[in-house]
Amino acid sequence: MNKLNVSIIGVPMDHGQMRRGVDMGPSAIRYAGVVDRIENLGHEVKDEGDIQIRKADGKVDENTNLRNMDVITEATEALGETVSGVAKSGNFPLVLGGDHSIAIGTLAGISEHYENLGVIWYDAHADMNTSETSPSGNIHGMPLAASFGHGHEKLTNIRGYSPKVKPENIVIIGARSVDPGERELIKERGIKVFSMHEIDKLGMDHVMQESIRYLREERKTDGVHLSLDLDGIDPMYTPGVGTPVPGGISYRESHLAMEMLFDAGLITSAEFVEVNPILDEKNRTADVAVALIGSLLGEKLV
Ligand code: HAR
Ligand code: MN
Ligand code: MN
Ligand code: MN
Repeated sequence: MNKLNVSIIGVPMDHGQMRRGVDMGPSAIRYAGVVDRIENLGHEVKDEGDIQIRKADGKVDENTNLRNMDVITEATEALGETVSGVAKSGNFPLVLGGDHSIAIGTLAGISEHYENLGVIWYDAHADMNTSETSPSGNIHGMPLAASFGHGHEKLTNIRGYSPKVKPENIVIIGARSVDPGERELIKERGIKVFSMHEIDKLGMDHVMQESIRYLREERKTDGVHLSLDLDGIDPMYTPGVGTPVPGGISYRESHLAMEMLFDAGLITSAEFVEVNPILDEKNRTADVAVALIGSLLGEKLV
């Protein structure tokens, strides 16, 4: 097995949504043993520590309809810089959230190192709102749109360039709560979505085979980032998330997905987001995150 040098970056950010506690996600995932889990697979791990996040007032700006935009743009700039340095050094960036708004920064730091980056967005939500379509003003519902250049210029232009990913290089897996504006965008931009309907109907094995084939052979990506929102998984397994949606991906299906990504050697960076230990039961959600990270990086059952 290929030995990786994994760099862990924590992002204790909770300003992309309204439920406090998700800023403790990185601590909860570390407490659940992420470093040992990866080292036991024979990889080298360097914990780069946390990105500094300042306080914010939680108000929606009346001009932009965005909550905490300034603090989020500052934090995602800082994250982008750190992630870019890690990617440049040849290490595997593993980002721990924090709410999903951080993906804007992760992708800003990664995409500059690839010509044709692909993204797998494993999530109950499409995260493709803008200030115009968002029902909440919460930026954690917008990072995927921002990353393909759609939305407020301050969010789309982190690290001074846009887009980070082409819409046709995105695969969404697990969607089951999609807003009307997001549905339109999915059609308009030709984004590939395996919603819960396709997972139920085709099975996770087929969905992952097809996702891997699509990104590698059809889209010819030269790297693929996995952005995994723990609310993609059914809340019976991951109760510690701010916006749980019933009818999600199962624990075993999620492991199968991660194992298939490892076997394909497709993923070049990853982030695990939306772990909220305040809403959790005995750190179960962080435990699932760590178990899935293990499978993504080569852990086998036998
Ligand atoms: N679509 C809703 C909104 O934009 C809810 C988004 C919830 N997002 C996350 N990330 N938890 O996937 O407000
Ligand atoms: Mn999300
Ligand atoms: Mn690029
Ligand atoms: Mn979500």
